[in-house]
Amino acid sequence: MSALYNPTSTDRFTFGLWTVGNPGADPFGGPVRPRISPTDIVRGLAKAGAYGVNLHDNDLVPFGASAAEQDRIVGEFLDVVQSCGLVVPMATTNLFSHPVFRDGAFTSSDPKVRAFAVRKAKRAIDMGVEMGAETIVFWGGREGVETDAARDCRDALCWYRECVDFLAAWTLDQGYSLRFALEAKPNEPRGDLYLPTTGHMLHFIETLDHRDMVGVNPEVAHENMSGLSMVHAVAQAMEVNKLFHIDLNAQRIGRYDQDLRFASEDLKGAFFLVRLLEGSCGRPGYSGPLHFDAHAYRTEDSDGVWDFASGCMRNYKILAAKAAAFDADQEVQEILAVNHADPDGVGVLLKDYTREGLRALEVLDLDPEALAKRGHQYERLDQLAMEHLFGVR
Ligand code: GCO
Ligand code: MN
Ligand code: MN
Repeated sequence: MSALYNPTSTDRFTFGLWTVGNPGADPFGGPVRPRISPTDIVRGLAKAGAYGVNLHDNDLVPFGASAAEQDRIVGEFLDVVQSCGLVVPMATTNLFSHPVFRDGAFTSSDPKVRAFAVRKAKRAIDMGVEMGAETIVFWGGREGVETDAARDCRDALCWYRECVDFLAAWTLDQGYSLRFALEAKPNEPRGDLYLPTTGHMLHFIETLDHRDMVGVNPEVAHENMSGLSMVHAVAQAMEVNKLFHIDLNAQRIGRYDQDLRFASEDLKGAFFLVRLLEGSCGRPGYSGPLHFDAHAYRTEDSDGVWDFASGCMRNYKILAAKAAAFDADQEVQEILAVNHADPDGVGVLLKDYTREGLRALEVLDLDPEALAKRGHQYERLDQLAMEHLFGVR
């Protein structure tokens, strides 16, 4: 395998303790490989060329541990993180594993469960800050229902908002400089999860008290589960400066959350996603950490886990190189230039409404029949993308 695509820490690749640490259990069978300890995961990630490691509170500190126990575990972990030259850019709270969250955390009908969830999230944020995290992800794994008889969805959304508002206000009160990234998922483990797509999240964020510090954490698998375009979800977030984090993996539409090695399915979707994240068509890219929320096939032993991790990172770098080559391709540029051409300066008339602009718009010579005749050469353009991907161009 070409060394050209070996990752280094400047590539900003991160993995969660729960991703490379996944022992291969599924709803039909238990673990198939030994759990790797958090400190061994850190050593393995450093060796593999990653930049950082992310975690849920309980990936590291067991649920219900005492403060002294937490301090000891976190201290030992941070020593290894630092000695390996890694960082912890993101931290998150497990608000889904314990049975107390069986009917939701922030959206539980029981205010005591909501209070417990907020208190747990607060402690996880403190722990994240201690580790140097800049982003706190919220994934509402249990925020949903199997039956809408449970509650009015509007109440759930209102409680969700209250909890995020509370935590944001507390974070600011602590003087922490953090950003929250909300992660949408349509279903699994609940029958229907509230705020099922990145688009839903983006709107919800606009209703929050401290909306400036809240953005999204889109995941390839989750948008695909809904049958939607991850590229468009990410682009919409980027366009309003709300892409605070990203969960990269691979998924086939219409299936359970597969969490596959990045780009191992829907190669073209992955290609256009990487192209977007790297910056294309004169637009800036994304500069935050590139997180892989995926895990190795259940068939793998411990060595296979590191093959999986390396594959995620290599695939991103290979696609970044392909995307750059595609954008630099003269034929690609020519097709795009023809389609975007504006020789009569018409585009500017639509930028802002003015009465003069309106008059100019009304007298424009616009012939729909002539405009409709034009082909766009997207067959050719897409085939160029394919040929770059196939490695024959
Ligand atoms: C899932 C989610 C999680 C979250 C993680 C971070 O489908 O299980 O993607 O992996 O990303 O809990 O908050
Ligand atoms: Mn995720
Ligand atoms: Mn997921």
